[in-house]
Amino acid sequence: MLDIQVTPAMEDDTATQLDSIMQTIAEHKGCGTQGGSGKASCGSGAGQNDLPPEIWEKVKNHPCYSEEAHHHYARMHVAVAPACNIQCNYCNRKYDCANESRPGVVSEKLTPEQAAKKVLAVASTIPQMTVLGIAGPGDPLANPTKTFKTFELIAQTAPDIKLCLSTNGLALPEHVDTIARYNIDHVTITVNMIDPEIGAQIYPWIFYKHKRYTGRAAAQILTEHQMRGLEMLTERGILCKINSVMIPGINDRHLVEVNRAVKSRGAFLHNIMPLISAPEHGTVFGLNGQRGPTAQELKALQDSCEGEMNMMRHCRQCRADAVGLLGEDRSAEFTTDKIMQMDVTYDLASRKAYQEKVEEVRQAGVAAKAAELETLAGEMSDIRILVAVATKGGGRINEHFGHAKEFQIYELGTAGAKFVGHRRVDLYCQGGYGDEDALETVIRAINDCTAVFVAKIGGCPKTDLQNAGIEPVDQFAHEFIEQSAITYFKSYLDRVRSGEIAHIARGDADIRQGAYVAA
Ligand code: CLF
Ligand code: SF4
Repeated sequence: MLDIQVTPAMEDDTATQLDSIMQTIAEHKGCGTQGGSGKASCGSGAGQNDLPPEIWEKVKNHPCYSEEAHHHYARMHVAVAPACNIQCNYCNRKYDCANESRPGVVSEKLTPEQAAKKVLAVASTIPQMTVLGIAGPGDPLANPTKTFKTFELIAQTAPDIKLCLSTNGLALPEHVDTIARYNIDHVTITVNMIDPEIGAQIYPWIFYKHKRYTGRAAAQILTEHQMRGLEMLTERGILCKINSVMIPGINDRHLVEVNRAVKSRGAFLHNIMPLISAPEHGTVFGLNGQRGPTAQELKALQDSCEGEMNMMRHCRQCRADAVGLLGEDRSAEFTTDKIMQMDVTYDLASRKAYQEKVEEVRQAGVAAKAAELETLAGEMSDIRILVAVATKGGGRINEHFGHAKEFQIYELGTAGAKFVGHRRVDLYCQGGYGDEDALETVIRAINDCTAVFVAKIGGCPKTDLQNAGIEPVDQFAHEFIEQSAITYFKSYLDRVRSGEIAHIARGDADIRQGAYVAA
């Protein structure tokens, strides 16, 4: 586990960065103000009524393209693409730790045939797994034969699974027609810059047409290919998501321009993620001390880009062999050894039946939220607060405080409850006793929150949270998250108005760089 020490110098640096982002936001006034496709909805929280029916069909059970879906549906990645054609300063594919969850990291590399067997094994064990993504551990399009062979095998054997691809974009233009031919309907391009000067600080080299390019020339080629690839995909009606890594001091303010550029080329969704950087990862940024953003910095940038462009805020920066709901990792259940011994039957009908039940639960949550939202009609207040939620999925508050490996963060206001992020934490409960060091890191991770919603919580952590100004709330155990959050917000407003409590702006919070820890 990392223990991030914040020095006074870092605090100053953080404050300067935040000021500068806020200034950019003030100048930018949201990405929706110019150009683009004129979308009516904001956020990957967009629901059925916010999107054209053909788009809703594509995103409704894709856990990355729909925030609502991510509470209910799972994805899996197969690590069939080991090679990469560029180098990013935040990547080291040699690093392999089963407890580590970040792009580029895997425990096993698979052949397309092994990958196909794994997909069928997972699909029959986890019937709400709806999407197969290929995201590395290198670049899928630097390994086109293995990547497309895997997609071909899955399309033949598991036709209900959506196919998804994530690429750095260098080789994208030459593969767009193949992507369309294989019905790969979702493509992610990682775009960290459109300015080669900035790109030169992120990419030491690229390898293109048997030649290595460095510095500005490398970044120039990369950005041209990314933008051309994006245009070619959107022309063919393929849904494109842009991932951007926020690197404070390098591309943080620049990502507003990236947002404009990708929006004008028809990207559906923009996912701005925090840099993951620690010396033990052995990356250039990890070793040279490049820090990641704070929670406030990340949210400010995401907010600034959320005009008419859909923003994704629920990304978990998955491993290239991740399996399960976003936020959980079940890859250890599906190692090659285990899969090869499994007797797999792919039963389309029972998968469909299970997913119909999942939809019933989801629709019940949507209806409960809508009904509760109506009770906020006419409420006038500028107050907005963040709350943290312990959940195991299903859109409910159903996790004990001590067992939570992450907290989901919701912003509450008179407009309702909106998912705005998540925070990874160390497990507090160590099987019979509470780990005080872990509790400290949890409090730092949700320090910007007014309350934490849990299914259950013990006396000690309750007191420590209260002392830190965070209200532990267990009265909504096993209820729907958003409905409960709105109920809580109404009572919060009442308590502020009656003078029972004072509304106090909370501080900043850490985005943890640590790993998921197996329970
Ligand atoms: Fe995988 Fe990526 Fe497809 Fe999702 S992940 S290839 S779009 S199925 Fe999702 Fe994971 Fe974030 Fe990627 S949470 S890292 S955005
Ligand atoms: Fe690593 Fe992906 Fe960058 Fe290649 S494109 S260096 S695999 S992060």
